[in-house]
Amino acid sequence: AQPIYLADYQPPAFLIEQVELTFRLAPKTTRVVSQIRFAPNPAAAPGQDLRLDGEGLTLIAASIDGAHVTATPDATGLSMAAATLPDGPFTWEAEVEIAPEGNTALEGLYMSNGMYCTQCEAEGFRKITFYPDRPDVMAPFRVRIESDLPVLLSNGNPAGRGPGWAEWDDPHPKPSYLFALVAGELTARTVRFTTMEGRDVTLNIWVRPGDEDKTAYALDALKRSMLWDEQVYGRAYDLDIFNIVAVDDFNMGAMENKGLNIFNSRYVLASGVTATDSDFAAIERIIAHEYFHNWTGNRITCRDWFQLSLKEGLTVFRDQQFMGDMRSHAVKRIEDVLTLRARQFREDAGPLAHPVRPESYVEINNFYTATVYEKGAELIRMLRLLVGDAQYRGALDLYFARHDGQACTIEDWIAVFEDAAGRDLSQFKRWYEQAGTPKVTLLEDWQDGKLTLTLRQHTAPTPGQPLKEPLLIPVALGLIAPDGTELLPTQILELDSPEQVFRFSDLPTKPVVSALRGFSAPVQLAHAQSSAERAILLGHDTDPFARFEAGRNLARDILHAMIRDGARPGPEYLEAMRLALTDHALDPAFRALVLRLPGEDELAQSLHAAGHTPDPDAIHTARRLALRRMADALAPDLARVVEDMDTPGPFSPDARDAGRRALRLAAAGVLAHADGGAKARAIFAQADNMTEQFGAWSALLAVGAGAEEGAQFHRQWQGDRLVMDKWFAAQVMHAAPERAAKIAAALTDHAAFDWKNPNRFRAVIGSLGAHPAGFHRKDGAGYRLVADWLIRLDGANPQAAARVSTVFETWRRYDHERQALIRAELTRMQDRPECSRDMGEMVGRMLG
Ligand code: B3K
Ligand code: ZN
Repeated sequence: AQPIYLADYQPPAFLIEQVELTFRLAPKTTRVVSQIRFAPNPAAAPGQDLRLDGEGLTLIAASIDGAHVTATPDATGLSMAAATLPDGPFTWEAEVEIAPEGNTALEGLYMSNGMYCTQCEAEGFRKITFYPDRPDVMAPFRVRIESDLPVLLSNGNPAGRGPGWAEWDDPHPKPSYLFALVAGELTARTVRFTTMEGRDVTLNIWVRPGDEDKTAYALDALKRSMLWDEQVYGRAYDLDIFNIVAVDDFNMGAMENKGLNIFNSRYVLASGVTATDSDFAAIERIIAHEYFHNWTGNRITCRDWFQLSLKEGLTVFRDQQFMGDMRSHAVKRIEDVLTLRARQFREDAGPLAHPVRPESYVEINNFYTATVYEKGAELIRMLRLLVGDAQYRGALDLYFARHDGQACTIEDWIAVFEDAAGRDLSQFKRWYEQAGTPKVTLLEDWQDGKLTLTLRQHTAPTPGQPLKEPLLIPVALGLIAPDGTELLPTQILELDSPEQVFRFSDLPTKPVVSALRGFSAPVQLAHAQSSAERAILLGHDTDPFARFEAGRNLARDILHAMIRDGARPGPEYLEAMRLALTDHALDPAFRALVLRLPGEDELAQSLHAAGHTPDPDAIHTARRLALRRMADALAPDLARVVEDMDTPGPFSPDARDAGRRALRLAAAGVLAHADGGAKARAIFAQADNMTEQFGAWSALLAVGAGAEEGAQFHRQWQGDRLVMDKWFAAQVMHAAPERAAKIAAALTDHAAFDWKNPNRFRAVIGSLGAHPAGFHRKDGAGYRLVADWLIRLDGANPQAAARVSTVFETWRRYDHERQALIRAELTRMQDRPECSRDMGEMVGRMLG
């Protein structure tokens, strides 16, 4: 397959004034009739052919302005020669046949549990009908659905309903990727919302009968999102109805189709007994994210798919702000940085590294990545820091005023910031173009009451980008006295050269430098500090992220020493953890985060960055040993925290109770390494909510116990698909390294292992890939099992398979033997004539 380049962008030859679609639904033979009013694009070269995308469509008939035409589709669509087209606007009409029932790729129109649904982003609409399937062609849609199913939904406002049919009208011009249709036996929970503009909106969440009692949280999150976008961004909803549908078989989290969001059911359905606190938080975030897309994505969309971060980075940033406002900014920031490092830094350090705005792709679905999403959000966070909060809001107002109804580029986005802040941001723009995580080195020099800080930046080469230019990096920095008083509140140092010096004088005492407060830039900071300095920051910094980071650095240094020279965690570290654990002035959620050791993959990543070849077994062993030492040293404190952090009264998923449960489970989890899981077992036995039931069982599995609890969990929840995903995942995730592949293999033989369901596939195969010591077993059993299943899934659902293939992206970190084993598996995955474009691109890039 040929790559597509940003540099080759051409405006569409034709624009569309109106789209009318009729669907006659049938599982094997759905008919789609399209009537599309085209007009030549004044901004394009005149006299071009009409090219329509189309894949897997059986063309029944076509006409132009009512006159029958013969069109011969090829593998990717059809063309009508310019000479055969009328001079001005014309109406193209076509009838095609498709088979939603056999569509296992879950893209286009497909079926899930007897219901019809669609997924069109990025290029799925071409599997529904012939169309210029690109985001810069925006049009109003009118849709008629014919089916005997009771619920028939599409985008926009309802426009008529009769026996066996329904019509929908979407007045807002939209690109085809936002088209959606749902038909099925569904039932809704409904509330009403009045917008700040006085529009009365019906909000529906549609689920399968029986799931109604699991919709309250999502519905409430939706209302809060709508209100928040009005209050914080001045943006109101623009239709009379907003529908959300929960679907069991779905490739991603959810989809922001105009007025008809379609969700993976795991991000809608929740009750206290079936969903964990993390599930509730994920639901709140994703509901908000998809809703926020209505303005950042739908009203203003992307000119082409290279601009994907224009909508995704911005919408992630907005959902992060929202979650901070709903819960805790400090805790949310720490969690976001942990995710960024675990996923985006990992991506940036390997063969799949690419800029936030890529320059080429083979399959765009492979670029819905942590770089486009999470790093994209970090760039917006930095922009806000650089221009200030008021100018940020001004820039966003300008963005909405200037570009509403348009398909835009990163250049348009940068320009509103330049105009609102009166500042040249051309150097900042490199962040969008340059891949890789910059390394910032901070050197301190203290003399005669003067502190001199030297900051250096360097970005290592990434695939296709051997040379890097210096970036504009905002480094938030403060100074703390050894007794904890703040000597200098946060300042933003702008690092824009390879090396810069900053001086601070008139200091009463040698300060402790608190650098990169709030994680002000997505960089890797190298800043040599003593354990004593880190302990001061952990205990006293005014910036909660910097406090957390100080504890994390302490833990990481100790784990590195344990892994490399068999050292033991010293008393300073254990004392620092005891203080954090028992400090009642701190938010329990924050304490839970401090208590959590860096994960095995994070350690492999940091060892690799420090020039070592990570040994997954040694990392696993050292981490367990550190947990054991913590458990022995802190046992009474841990036990007290478990008792103190109960949450009496009825279950509430709010941040306060969730934080208490997180700390309680974190403490019981560490303690299990000393008490054999006694406390965890007690929590399991008494649990009246899934967070504690599942958390306690996981803690037991992690110390090699929990067999009985697992059987009980299975008996209790075998009828609940979403809870059963947890049952599958936990057994793999917490397996002893030498058993993980065997357990995963056995689970693939389980009657309930429905591998075509993406959630279930990820629960088993994805979890093995996320268990470093189990996946990277020396004999290659983990690699083999994952590759076998990816090959099988690739035949049914290439997009899902390609996504899971990223479990191999870190392969060059490891020793030669492991590299050879992985290379053989990647080659086996690639050397098949039937290997999909999705998988072929991923494996090709990984092999490099
Ligand atoms: N925009 C969708 C993702 C579509 C992925 C296509 N492979 C969900 C989101 O980011 O909100
Ligand atoms: Zn999104």
